[in-house]
Amino acid sequence: MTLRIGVIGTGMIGEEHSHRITNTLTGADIVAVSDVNLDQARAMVDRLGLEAEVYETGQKLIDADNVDAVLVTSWGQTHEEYVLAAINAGKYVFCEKPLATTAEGCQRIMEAEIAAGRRLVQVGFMRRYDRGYNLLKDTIDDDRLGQALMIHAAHRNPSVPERYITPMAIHDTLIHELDTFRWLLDDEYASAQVVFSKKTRHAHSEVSDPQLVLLEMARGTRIDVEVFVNCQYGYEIQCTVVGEEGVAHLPEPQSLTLRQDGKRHNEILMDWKKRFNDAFDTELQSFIHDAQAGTLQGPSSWDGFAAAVAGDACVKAQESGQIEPVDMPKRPDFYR
Ligand code: NAD
Ligand code: ISE
Repeated sequence: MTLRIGVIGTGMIGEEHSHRITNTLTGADIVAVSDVNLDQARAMVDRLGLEAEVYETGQKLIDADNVDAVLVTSWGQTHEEYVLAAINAGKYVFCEKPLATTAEGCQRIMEAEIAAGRRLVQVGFMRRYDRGYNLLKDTIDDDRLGQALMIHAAHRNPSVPERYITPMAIHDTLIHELDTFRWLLDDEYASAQVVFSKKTRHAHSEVSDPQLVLLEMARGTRIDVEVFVNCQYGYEIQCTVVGEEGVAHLPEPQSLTLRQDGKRHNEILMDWKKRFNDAFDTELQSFIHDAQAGTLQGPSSWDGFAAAVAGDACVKAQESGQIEPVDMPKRPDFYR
């Protein structure tokens, strides 16, 4: 049976996901959309040629009888409200990262899901579906590097909008790494520290950029991540795992090498869309399939919560300049 999806938030990723559900993936239709900017919602429906109703509020969309599942792609601070409403309506919900901007918000979502008695939520941590990250994970899991001692990583964006402020480097940007490392290493965080470098002249007044985040895992692996969201030159995600018997690098995206005009050059991507296109396809296809089968398997509310607990410690570390402990509660049996 076709899964009838309602999309809340018709901005960049809302449109990307709606396009892939309509044109690339199988088993689902977009039947409803909503955005605080109604004109933008209507424009997306027209551009994609959707037969979808435009709702004035996300709540009305969630309540609609013909909506089986909800895709939340609005701004991060609005996710909690919509995910809770979808759970209360007993509907599957795919929520883009972050699940909520604080661990407390994620905790409320877990409590509602546990009370509902079945998994209804999948979080958009798409790196778990990326081929390169899966190669890294297989290498670690097969013990080909020995123990993972260190990870060096970088998350660079060309630029960010005016509304992006210093803590967003953690809960909007680093949140991907915070999920990825615990998944890669099958471990939890023990502590976090944030160090600010000299500020780039390309960052606006409300964001300190770049930042270096230093993480310690419970089993002792040390991680450094450069978060640089106004790097100007391109979008790059790097990850190198240093083990006892070898070093593994996340593969670079394939690109043509062009020799021309006395130069040899390769294209660098400018945003996340192409970089993770295949991973987005796979994660959403899995969500559609699993929702139809009635058993969600992808990143859970617990994963959203665990990343947020580490994220809260990082934000505290931004403010204190100290090494902050990460106090990870015990995983509820529901999420085992
Ligand atoms: P965007 O600004 O392009 O779009 C967000 C849309 O949400 C806008 O159209 C805005 O009007 C709408 N909106 C805001 N508040 C709303 C509300 N209360 N109710 C309904 N609609 C509301 O942003 P974006 O880049 O598409 O990001 C959206 C979300 O997706 C963010 O949480 C972001 O972190 C996440 N995201 C994830 C990835 C990824 O790689 N997984 C990539 C980009 C964005
Ligand atoms: C964006 O919101 C994303 O989630 C991308 O995956 C991320 O790499 C980028 O830094 C964010 O702005």
